[in-house]
Amino acid sequence: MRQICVIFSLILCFFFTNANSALAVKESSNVLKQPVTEIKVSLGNSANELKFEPNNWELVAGKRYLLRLNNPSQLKHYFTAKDFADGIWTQKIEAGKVEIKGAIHELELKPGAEAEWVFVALKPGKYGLRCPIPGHTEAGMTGEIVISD
Ligand SMILES: [Cu+2]
Repeated sequence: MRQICVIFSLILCFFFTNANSALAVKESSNVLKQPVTEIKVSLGNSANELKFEPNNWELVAGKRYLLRLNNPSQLKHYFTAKDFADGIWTQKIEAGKVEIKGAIHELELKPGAEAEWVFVALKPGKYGLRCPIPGHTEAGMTGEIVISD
């Protein structure tokens, strides 16, 4: 019985956490209709250097963004920023002819791939970004994303 209670509270907790961020998005004056600020980020480059370009950028909580990711290199790369993904509200991700809705934590971009990530920045903080392919993080394929108040 106690276990059931714990599980139930966890579910409730999860529900309210999500409901709160959705509510926050709704309340902040049609935040989903505001024009997007575009940010372009390359994963690697044509010289196959292992880095994000740019490797740090700043967002403002409550603002809506379009993050344009592309991979101009001959290697595949990941965009991995799990805490960042928890600090934003993802409206959609478009890649090819597919549009994905809901929470996303990690993207893999094959050589030549592009993806567009539309989201609202929510939770202020400093978030790490990296490509976890063996050797890439170590070679400096990391970055930092700041969400300010
Ligand atoms: Cu990589």
